[in-house]
Amino acid sequence: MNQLDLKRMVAYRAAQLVPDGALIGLGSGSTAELFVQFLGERVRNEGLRVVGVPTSERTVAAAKAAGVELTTLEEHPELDMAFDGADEVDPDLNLVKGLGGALAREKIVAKASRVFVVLVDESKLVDILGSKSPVPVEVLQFGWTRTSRELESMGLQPVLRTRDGLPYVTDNGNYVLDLHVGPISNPSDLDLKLHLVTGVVETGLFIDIASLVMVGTQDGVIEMR
Ligand code: ABF
Repeated sequence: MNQLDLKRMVAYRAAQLVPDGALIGLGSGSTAELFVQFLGERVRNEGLRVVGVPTSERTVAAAKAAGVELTTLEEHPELDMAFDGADEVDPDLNLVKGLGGALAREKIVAKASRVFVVLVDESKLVDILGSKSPVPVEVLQFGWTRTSRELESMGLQPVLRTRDGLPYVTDNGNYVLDLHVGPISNPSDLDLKLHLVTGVVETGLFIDIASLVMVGTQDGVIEMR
């Protein structure tokens, strides 16, 4: 099985877990979109009643295409479950997320959910966060060079994310700085320090938020709790 097959397998399995009547958070990224498609199949084939809060404009489009009804956190501030992908998962279920750029909405929705389920293929498992992926940080456009300089002075090697030669802009109208920090000895401490930097909106470090990680492997789906 290739990586896409593994993502499809785990997304399918996760979609079968959703109970009738559930209010769920819908993540972003390719695995989360596969999940939305499988959920839509259940809505069409089984009459499953489910309402989702999307974490990005892309997920809004995916949910509409799949026939999954949408709502907002304003209407439903507490969700039963949320399902989302990740870029790295460590043995304590801490995560790096945000290579897709939706980290702020993803974290708000994850924290609004009683159960946060992470869907990954086995390539996302690491012993130490930061081993493979930079840590994305969403920052205000205003004064972003000042914010970047402060992160630089902390030794965090920020790089402005670009797309087609222009700064990448999130759904919230902000920029993303990717921090090339390397292996992180204390992710919780780094997350706290980043939140003290003026101009930082949110970080891609998800500490103590995941309840369950479902991992697509060549031997099937394994669960980490
Ligand atoms: C979202 O999509 C992000 O937080 C993460 O950056 C990315 C994972 O992507 P994929 O499922 O496409 O590998 O979950």
